[in-house]
This record gives sequence, structure tokens and C-alpha cells, in this order.
Amino acid sequence: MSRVVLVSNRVMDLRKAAQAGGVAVALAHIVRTRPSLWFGWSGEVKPAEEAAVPTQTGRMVTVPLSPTEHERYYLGYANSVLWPVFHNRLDVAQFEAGYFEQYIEVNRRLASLLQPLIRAEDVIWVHDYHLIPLAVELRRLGVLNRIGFYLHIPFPPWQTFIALPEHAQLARCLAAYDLVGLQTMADVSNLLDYLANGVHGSVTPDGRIRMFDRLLTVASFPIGIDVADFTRTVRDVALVQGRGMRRIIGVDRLDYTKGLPQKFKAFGQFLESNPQYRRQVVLTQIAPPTRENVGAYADIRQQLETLAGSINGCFGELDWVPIHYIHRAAPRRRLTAIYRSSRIALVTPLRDGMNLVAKEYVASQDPEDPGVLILSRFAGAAEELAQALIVNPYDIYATAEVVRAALEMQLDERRARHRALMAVIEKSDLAEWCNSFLRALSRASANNDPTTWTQPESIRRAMERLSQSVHTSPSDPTERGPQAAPTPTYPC
Ligand code: GDG
Repeated sequence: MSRVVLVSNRVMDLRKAAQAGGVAVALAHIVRTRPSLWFGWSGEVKPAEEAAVPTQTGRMVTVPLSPTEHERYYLGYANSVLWPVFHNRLDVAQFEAGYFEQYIEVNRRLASLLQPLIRAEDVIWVHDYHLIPLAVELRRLGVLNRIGFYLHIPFPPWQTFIALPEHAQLARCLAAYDLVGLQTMADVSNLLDYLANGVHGSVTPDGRIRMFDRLLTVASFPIGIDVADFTRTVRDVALVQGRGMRRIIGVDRLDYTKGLPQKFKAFGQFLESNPQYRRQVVLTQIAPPTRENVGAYADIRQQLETLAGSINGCFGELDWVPIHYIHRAAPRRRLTAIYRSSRIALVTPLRDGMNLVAKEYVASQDPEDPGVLILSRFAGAAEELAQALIVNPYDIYATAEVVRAALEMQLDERRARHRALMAVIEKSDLAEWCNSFLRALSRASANNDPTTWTQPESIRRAMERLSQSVHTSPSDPTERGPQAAPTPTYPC
């Protein structure tokens, strides 16, 4: 089995129990189960001289970032430009001068630190939007290995993507990979639309994309979970509040893409329209902090705290608080017990690559008496989990109705839905995700000459064609779905 060199923005400390973040959870699993090396940022910010040195601990090699890199690459281009654009939120993207240059420079620096560690037989698997240019930079240094890229977040509609001033450079960066993997078929379709319309990519008879004189394979590999981690869960009676009290659980990093205000409003609307359920249901929302130095994240925190306060103030009683809002990470073992003790999971992101919480919740249920998953149609998971109760999170009235339907769902239906969902989750688990991506990568690189990307003349010509076409096809970059939830009707 060849060694897999995993590269991701953040390398996780395997000893830490409570970790929030889907990418870290998945990659930690691969490191534990395969010959591998995991390379990326340590999470530390150090002066530039100290940031230049990688540290190896077992299979992990980590590199600090300098303050400028942290500000312009991590908080800047990655999380204030690419994250919102890929989630179709051009309105919060911060296109600042110097961000993109720093993004390229950090990728170049990481490539130069990684290249000496790469062996000829290694397979390189690069993860997520922080590192799109890594393969170009590795190829520049003479790395001829197979290199695959996996995007954990959604790929936006092509007209959103071309609003990125640097979209063509990013497309060129993608062309240096042998395989690009996405979460869903909808993402694949968006990327193919973009490559055809934005950079004149053409589909070859064998289904690959020809662009910038490279052949690129694009396919969906829906990420899964390690099912056994969750099926062993036991119900924690200490978490069941009083007799007859039913818990609705939400677990989301505090991110504006996760639809938390809409979720709180839908729950408030549910309490307003269904007074018979007051004092019988609580919404527990675990929302660990994330990227707090990015402005849009401070806004969402404030908005959520105000909403929780207003709904609790409006409906709460001396012996009942409707929303438990916890702005901290819960230890993983505790989390699975909370899933199992909750009658409903409310997973309502406005956009999400996959959403592992949805799968974790289902896998944690007691098959004899399972809870109900309410899932946003805008989570990648909705493509596979059709037997969940699928909602439009912007429609808070309909979501409130579905909460009521979930509470009233009979045992037979709950069991049947749970069985169908489990069948999907077991089939496309974490091991299958990893194996299918690596299998596809070994096939994709056949016939692809890794040196072709270095032909500057062909790339220059392609870029010229591209800039002409993009400049002559204006589009409305602000076009996107509605973002603001309508005002609910509950009285306060
Ligand atoms: C990105 C994409 C895609 C959350 N809070 C706590 C905690 N978590 C764990 C969950 C889950 C993971 O973090 C979150 O994964 P998600 O998939 O829900 O979301 P993102 O972090 O945004 O992940 C996403 C994913 O990458 C994988 O490709 O699905 O679409 O955005 O595992 O359990 N874990 C603990 N305490 C918490 O409070 N221990």
C-alpha cells in the first residue's frame, strides 16, 4: 500500500478529545488506519523566522504561520474570500488587495517545506480551499507524483465563481491535479459548468476535462463517518430532562453558513404555533466558536445571542428554558450520548458541503426507538439522505411545521426512515470515501503527463482566450438565493 501524504490547512492533535471540524475528524481517521504523513499548519502564529521551520511528531509534520500569513492567507483570502464565495455569500466576501498574493506565497512556502519529505511512490492528497495552488507549486519543484484534491465545501454556481477576480488563476491551479473530488453531484455539475463556461474546458470522450493542456478527472465522493464510533453509543439518562421532556439537538460550528438564526426563529415559530408543546420540548444548540477574528463571525454570534435571549424571554418559565445555547465545544463522547438522547436533530445549514452531524446523529440512534433527522435541502447530505425530513431553512414556517410532524411521528415510520438512512450511511462510510478517492486517483493519473502543466506557451494562450471570453460575458455576480429569514410571527 503506497504511503498517502495528506495535506490540509490544519493538522489536528490526535490526543485531543474534543475537536470541532469535519475535515480534521476525517483525516485523523486516515492517519490512524493507513501508512501516511499529515502535513499542514500547527495552529500557531509565530514570528516569520520561527515560522520557517516544520516540526515532525510521528506521522504529523506541522508548520506555524507568521502573523502576516495568518492575517492575509488564513483569515483573509481563505476565510474572508473563498469560504463565503464557495458558500454563495458574495455579500460577505472581502476582496482586499494583497490577500491573493499572500495565499499563493503561503502555498509556495508550504510546497517547498513538503517537497523534501515526498518519496517517489507516495500518493499526495490535498484537502480544501486553503490549498488549491499547492499542486502547481509542487509541480514547479519537480514533484511528479499523483496528486489529488478534495473540496470539503460546496462548489458554487459558475456565475458566482467568476465574481472572484482570480477565478482563472484558481482554475489553472486545479489543472495541476490529476483528480478533483467534490462532495455531491450538484457540486460536480457546478464545477463542470464553470470549466466549460469560464475557462473553455471541454469534455473528452472518456469523461475527463481537457483544460490548459491537462486532463482532469472530476467526480463526487460524498464523505462519510466511521459508523462504529457512533453505533456503540449508549443513551445518557442524565441528559434526559424530566419526564416527557423531549430534546431537539443542533451541533454546528458558529458559522454564518449553518443557518443558526433561521433555526432559532423556526423553533420560536414552532412554540408560537403549538402552545401544547411548550414546557415539553427544548432546543439544545451546541455552537463551538470558530474563526472569531473574522468580522462576519462576530456578527453572527451577536445575532444568535440576541435571538436566544428574545425567544427564552418570550416563552420561558421559571422551570423551563426553551433554548439551551452552548457556545463551547462538547467532548466527543458526550456529543454522541447527546445525539442518542435527542428526539430530533435540526440540521438546517443555508449551504454545507456535506454536514457530518446529520450522519452522526442517525448513526447514534437506538434502532428500536430512533429519533428523527430534519435536514436542510442545502446540505450536501440531502443528496444521499432522502429519507430524512427535508426542509428549506429559509422557510421558517414550514420548518416549524416539520418540527411538529417529527415530534408526532409514529414509531413504525421512525424505524423505517432510520433503517433506510442507516443503509446509506453504512454504505458510504469514511473508509469507502477514502478508498474510492484513492482508487480513482490511481486511475486518473494514467495517461496524464505531470510535466505538461509547465508548458508556459500553451498556458499563456489559454489564459488569453480566457480573459477575452470572461470580459465579453458580463454576469450578475450578486445573483444568489435569499439570505435573510422572514420575520416570524411570535410576539416578542
Ligand atoms: C466541513 C464542511 C463537511 C462539532 N461541534 C463539536 C464537534 N463537532 C464535530 C462534529 C462533526 C464535525 O465537528 C463537524 O462537521 P460538519 O460536516 O458538520 O461541518 P464543518 O466543520 O463545517 O466541516 C462540511 C465537512 O467539512 C467534511 O467534509 O461535511 O460541509 O463545511 O464531526 O461532530 N465535535 C466535538 N464537540 C463539539 O462541540 N467533539
